[in-house]
Amino acid sequence: MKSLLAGLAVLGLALGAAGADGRESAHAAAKPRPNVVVIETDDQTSEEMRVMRNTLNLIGAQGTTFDNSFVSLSLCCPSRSTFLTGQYAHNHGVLTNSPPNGGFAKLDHTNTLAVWLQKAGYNTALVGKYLNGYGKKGQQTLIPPGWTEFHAGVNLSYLNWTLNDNGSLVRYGSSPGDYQSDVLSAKAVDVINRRAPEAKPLFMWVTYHAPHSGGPREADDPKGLGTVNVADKYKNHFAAEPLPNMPSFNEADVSDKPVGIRNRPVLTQAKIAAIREAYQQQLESLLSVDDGVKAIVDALRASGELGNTLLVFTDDNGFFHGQHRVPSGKVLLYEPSIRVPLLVRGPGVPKGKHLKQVVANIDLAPTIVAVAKAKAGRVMDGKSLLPLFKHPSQQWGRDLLIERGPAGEQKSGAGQMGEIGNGDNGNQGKTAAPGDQRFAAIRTPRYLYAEYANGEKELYDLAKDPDELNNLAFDAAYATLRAQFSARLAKLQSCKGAVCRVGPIVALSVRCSSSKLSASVSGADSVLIASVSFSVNGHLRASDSKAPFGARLSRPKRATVDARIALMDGRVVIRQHGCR
Ligand SMILES: [Ca+2]
Ligand SMILES: [Ca+2]
Ligand SMILES: [Ca+2]
Repeated sequence: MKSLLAGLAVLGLALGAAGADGRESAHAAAKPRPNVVVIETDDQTSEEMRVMRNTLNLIGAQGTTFDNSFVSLSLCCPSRSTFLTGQYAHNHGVLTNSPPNGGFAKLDHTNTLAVWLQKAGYNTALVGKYLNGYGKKGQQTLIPPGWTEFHAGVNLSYLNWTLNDNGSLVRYGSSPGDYQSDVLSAKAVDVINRRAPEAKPLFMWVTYHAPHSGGPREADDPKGLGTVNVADKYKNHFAAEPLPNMPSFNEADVSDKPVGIRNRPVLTQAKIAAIREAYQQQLESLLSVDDGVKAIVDALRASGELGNTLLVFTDDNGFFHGQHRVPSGKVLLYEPSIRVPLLVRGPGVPKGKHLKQVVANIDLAPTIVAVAKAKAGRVMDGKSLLPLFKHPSQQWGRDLLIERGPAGEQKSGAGQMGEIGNGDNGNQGKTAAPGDQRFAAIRTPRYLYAEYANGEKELYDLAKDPDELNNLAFDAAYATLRAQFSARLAKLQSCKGAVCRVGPIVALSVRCSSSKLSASVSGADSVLIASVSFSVNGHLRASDSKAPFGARLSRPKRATVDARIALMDGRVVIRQHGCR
């Protein structure tokens, strides 16, 4: 974990007066790979980021925020497995939180991001929650492959909990100093302090359990709804906070929605009060995480490593607080459930930038593998985010898959973090019908299109209807678009690797004559094009919103033509061609 300056100093001493050539190669050799620290929360919404002042200031303002970041399967264990593999759930096989279709035991732990980074010369450390089902009796000191250090909760009550502290079980009690989030922050700081002097870079995954529901119960906990436990110092800090004012809250007309929503009762005043208390407690618990983020950044700075650390803040899935009549939980495909914060700072990451590209948890492992110059042992489905830091106007045109496995257990068994109350089935209520749970969906920058196992469909135009109130699945005007989405979804549902990243098939051709150039866009998917704008050497020169899409332009001596191709489904791609 040697910083650039420290590395140069050590090499400078070792090489002495090696001369200009020697110094140059010493410089190249000394440029170390950055540390990677990923801080992840559990069941946090993007909306809740607003109370995390340290995280916004120390990571967001100092780095890049992805305004459209999603998880492909909105549930703890599948999402964490995606982080560890760069794969969609249908490829890593962890479809839910417990056996037979999911849980800790379902993942091949010999082939994860931790293993790849350790092989590439990193120290690797886990601090916090691992995968659901980890820490079963008899296996509580188990350390999965790939981890140099492993500090994982075997149960994660916020007080009176037990940590597998690198092979020994440590029990925490009920005094304020035992509060889980604070203990995890101190562990992460300790890892940084101990590993900083080492030559190896560090990969650390700090996974807070907050703001996920968990005990012990508090005096103001509502009946019949899971809540997080709040640190004493932050209890009732947000006692006056209203629920976010969203049009989808307690949705008035759900008659156009699938049966799992359609049969839900209107939320009662008592239920709304309970949801509000649960929401306030989530915000309060995030203040402890936010303190931890500051402590981690401070430790990195004190060790001289901050400038050489890729620091990521994200979350394993979103959460419902009454939207679409869902009082709590996740798993479903609506925005509050699939949208997660993603903030990144570090070497080469632009400061204070917001990017709008659609990115997802499948992209994190590819990014970290690229940063670490490691070799992935799996075919990854996502894409490294690094090119977006260098070229923020780059557009991929990729469809994102939102999926859900077969309905699993009613609740997780013993072991790390039972999902009681808001897990896989927790938000289904008593209205679930056969086949209404498994779905696959496409999320483009503009639309969400979903097909359920029972044949029901949903389509939302998020540009006109960001709150997903008006299901267009029955609207004849959208029949062509639905057919397009259905065909693409069929491919995406079983995609692997590069196939998952395929964008629209459109190409730019440019004919260059001495003073003019003639540009045109064509290809199998050109029927989907809404408009094309043509730029020459970075200056917008023409736009065309009618097929065939083309432009005749005057040509400077050296011309680079960019075609920004906007598709009717909201995807955008950029194709480039040069005249020399
Ligand atoms: Ca979660
Ligand atoms: Ca509580
Ligand atoms: Ca309260």
